[in-house]
Parts: sequence; structure tokens; C-alpha cells
Amino acid sequence: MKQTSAFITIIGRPNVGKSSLMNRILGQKVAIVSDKPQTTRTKIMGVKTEGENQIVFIDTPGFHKARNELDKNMNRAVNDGLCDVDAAVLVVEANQKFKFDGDNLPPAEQKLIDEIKKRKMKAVLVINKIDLLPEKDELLSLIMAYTKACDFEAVIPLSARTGDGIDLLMTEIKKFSKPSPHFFDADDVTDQPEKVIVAEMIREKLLRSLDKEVPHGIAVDLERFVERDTAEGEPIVEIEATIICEKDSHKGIIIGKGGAMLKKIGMQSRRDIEEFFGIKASVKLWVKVKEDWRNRQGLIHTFGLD
Ligand SMILES: Nc1nc2c(ncn2[C@@H]2O[C@H](COP(=O)(O)OP(=O)(O)OP(=O)(O)O)[C@@H](O)[C@H]2O)c(=O)[nH]1
Ligand SMILES: [Mg+2]
Repeated sequence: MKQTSAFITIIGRPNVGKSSLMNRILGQKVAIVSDKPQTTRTKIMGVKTEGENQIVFIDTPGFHKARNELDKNMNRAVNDGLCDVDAAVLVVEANQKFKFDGDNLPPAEQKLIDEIKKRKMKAVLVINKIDLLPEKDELLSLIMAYTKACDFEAVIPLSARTGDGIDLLMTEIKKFSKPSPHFFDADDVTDQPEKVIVAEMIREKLLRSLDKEVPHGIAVDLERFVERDTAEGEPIVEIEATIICEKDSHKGIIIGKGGAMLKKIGMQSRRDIEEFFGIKASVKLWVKVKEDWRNRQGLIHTFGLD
């Protein structure tokens, strides 16, 4: 049988559940998830191979108004994600937090829709988080407004959290497949190197535990990532990472009272890393201040965010 494949980019505003959706489709956590907007900072590929068909998903950062150089890079990643793909999945939320105005979609979504139209792309609309919707008929006004703005190939209400509706989405997505050799091996799940996944796991714990502007100004620089055998012959992965933040006051918050916060982050990260690699892990963390790093392209590059 002939091989088929499709490249599908996942776009949308911050925090609508793009990464959750990709993880759910893959059945494995490839992209980190948090309740803070702007969790994803770069393009992350997720690969799903079923027999002769391979779908490559591209999870992108949430599209938003840029406030610094990092934001600009993130928005650029969204636009890059729209190039050379077979279709886009635009993710929006069922439980729109603002009063929904069908004549005016949120500006970031309108911009993405304009981009889809300009590029004459095929697109599917996903209305995520339907598990939070008390009345399902509220969906109708959302569907009307979005389909008025754009001619979607399909509209799929679903829940990335419960998995409800995912099969329907996959049926639609598979329709974009074309005869083509596979770009990844059948057992590949992502293009992300293990080192990046580990740094991201640590950043996820920070995002989840910290508040206000602190988590947005954080980067994780992995300095040591070595697998070795202990004296007892047991394999262990040793990780040392520096958490970069923007201010001395943030450093204090990250370390916490008597080092409690840093200890918690280290423990949570270790648990995740052990589960991911299936062996013991040790995690050592340091905190460093690099003022205004999100406006310094050199540092943005050092942290792999360009
Ligand atoms: N109730 C509910 N929550 C969801 C669902 N999907 C995602 N979430 C939650 O929404 C929040 C944002 O999820 P992410 O997957 O990080 O969203 P994102 O669009 O990738 O966010 P950015 O990377 O910041 O653009 C997290 O707290 C998720 O647990 C869903 O179907 N139902
Ligand atoms: Mg994300």
C-alpha cells in the first residue's frame, strides 16, 4: 500500500488548549500544559503514525499582542507554522470568558482567520472545552459567528480533557492526507530532543506553581543531562538546570521560604522525568537573574527560543 501523510498546524489564542489537544491526540505528553497563557513558546511537532498514514501536528504558541522580543518570536513561530502545511486547526474555547459578540471575534482570532483566508488554507474549527459548557445549545451562536467569518472544512466541538469528540476530529484530519513518504519513523512521537523535553518539564512545574508576571519571565537552561549507573548498578539520569528569571524579587519567590519552593519544583520535576525515562532521576536546580532577557535576542537564542 502507498504511504500517505499530512502536516497540520494547530493555532489559536493563548490558553485555549492547543497543547492539551495535541497531547490527547498523540496519547502522550509532548507539549507542556498550564493554566497560564503563553505556556508554549516554540513550534513543537507531534507525530501520529497509524499503518501507512502519518499525521504530523505542529503545536504553536498562543497568538497574542507582542510586548517584547520573545513575544515577537513566538508570533513568528505561529506564522511559520502556517507555511507548507496541508491544513490548519483553529482552536477556540466553548466557554468564552468575555461576553461573546458574534460580530466581533477576539482580535487575535480574527487575525488568524484573515491569515487562513489570505493563504487560501484549508481549516477546521475546533471548539474546545465543551466539558465546561452547561448548555450545549450555547454552541450554536459560537458556530454561527465563526462560520460566518470563515469557510471551515468542518466544525468539531470537543474536549481535550475528556477526549470527547477527538475521534471525529481525527476522521476530518485524515482527509487532508496525500500520497507521500513518511517524514518521521513510525515510533517517533516528536521532533523535540530529550534535553528540551526535560527543560520544559521543569518550566511546566514553575508555571503551575508561580503567579502573576513571575512565570512569564522564566527560562530553564539545562546544564547537565547525563545517564549513568549508580554504585549499585542502577541506571540514573542526572539533571542540573539553572532557572533564569528577570528580577531579584522573582529569584526570592522561586527559591521560596527556606528554599521550599525550589525543593517542591525539583521534586515534582523529578517525578515527571522518572516517569518519562522509566529510570531514577536526580534533579538539581539553581536560580539566576538575567535582567530583561526577553528583549535580548542573544539570550533568547541561548535558551533555544528563536
Ligand atoms: N476543562 C477543560 N480544560 C481544558 C481543556 N483543554 C485544555 N484545558 C485547560 O486549559 C489550560 C490551557 O491548556 P493548554 O493546552 O496549555 O493551552 P494552549 O492553548 O496550549 O496554551 P498556550 O501554549 O499558552 O497558547 C490548561 O489549564 C488545560 O488543562 C478541556 O477540554 N477542558
Ligand atoms: Mg500550548
